Amino acid sequence: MIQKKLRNICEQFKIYGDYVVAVPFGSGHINDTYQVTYDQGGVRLHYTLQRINHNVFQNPAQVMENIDRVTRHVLHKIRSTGQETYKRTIRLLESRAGLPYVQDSEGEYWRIYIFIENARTYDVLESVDQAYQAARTFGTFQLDLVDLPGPRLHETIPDFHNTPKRMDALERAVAADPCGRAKLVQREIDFALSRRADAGLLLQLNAEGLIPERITHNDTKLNNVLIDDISGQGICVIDLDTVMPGLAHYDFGDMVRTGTSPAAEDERNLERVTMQFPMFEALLRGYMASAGQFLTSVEREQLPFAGKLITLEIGVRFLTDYLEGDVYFKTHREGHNLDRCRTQFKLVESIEAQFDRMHALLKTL
Ligand code: ADP
Ligand code: GN1
Ligand code: MG
Repeated sequence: MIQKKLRNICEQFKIYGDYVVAVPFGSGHINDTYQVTYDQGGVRLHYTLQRINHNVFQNPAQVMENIDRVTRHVLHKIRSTGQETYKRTIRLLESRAGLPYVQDSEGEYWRIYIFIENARTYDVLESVDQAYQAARTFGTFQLDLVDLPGPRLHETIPDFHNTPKRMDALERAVAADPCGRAKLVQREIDFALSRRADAGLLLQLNAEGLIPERITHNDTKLNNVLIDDISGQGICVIDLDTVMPGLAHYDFGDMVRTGTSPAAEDERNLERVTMQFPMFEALLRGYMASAGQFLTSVEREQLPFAGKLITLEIGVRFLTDYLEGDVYFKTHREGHNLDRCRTQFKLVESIEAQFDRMHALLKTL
């Protein structure tokens, strides 16, 4: 049944050959992703088919307009520098109606990308070189977009990285407590709210004109960058639903959150969760290798803080979702969001303990 439906969706795109099969793919928390196989004259080719989460993205057509503009611009940049284009950016297929998506009979939005072969994402990085490569690739993505022409991109999720508003949402969830869970997590609630003073710092610097708005990815989880299987190089940024105006720190911060701990985001043994300084150093060097071309000195100074802030923010979001009954992030077991929240807060503590050292490193670069 589902195969029939997936096949029907695929056939509304301009793909040659015969549909073979679609299998679920990846470990993202938001969209439904499938790897689709086509037979084109005896050759098997792969595509990435995704259903956009309509609950999370209220205006999928705007999401697709952003992605279409951004990927075309990056492609143009790569071509103009004479580089090989395959693998350096994800590329959307057009529907038979000439749009970058199709809408099914239930109103759900679907899109298809060319599948990038011989490359993969890592939920937990395996080496400092991977950290360097991933960070350089995300920095290159920001660099490629500094001169995107045309109107401001759509804010696909308004206030996505507005940490004070994320704190407000947590307080509302605690007050409403629809599942009676608040009493189980008083320690986590106190941990989050005791750091409220930190929440608005970057937004304040932005409001004072000290750090600029840029075009950022906003979901630079390390499993949103493809690493080449053979060369080990970072090649291409994926998962562009949240590409929109933001601060450079949102991207660097999420790299620190997801790239420095040897433990998974949902690890239960919190003793395993720690910010490994060499991984932080590799992320900082990799990011500066590309983003260093445009970052101002005030932006640079706030990079260590960004790691702490975004880790705190995502922890607050997991805690809020736990209190609200697990309605936003996909969960796969009881207490999954709470486990995720706890790793984030443990990592915040580890970052706080190494803050002086992080700043000392920054000064040497
Ligand atoms: P989610 O929003 O659910 O995280 P992603 O866009 O990150 O979805 O895709 C999920 C997984 O699918 C990725 O981690 C990656 O492994 C794989 N993937 C997505 N797009 C491509 C692509 N164009 N080529 C190869 N793999 C891809
Ligand atoms: C979600 O889609 P995915 O799994 O890459 C979320 C991010 C969170 C992340 C936490 C649109 O990212 O903001 O940081 O989970 N994406 C959205 O793992 O909310
Ligand atoms: Mg993803």
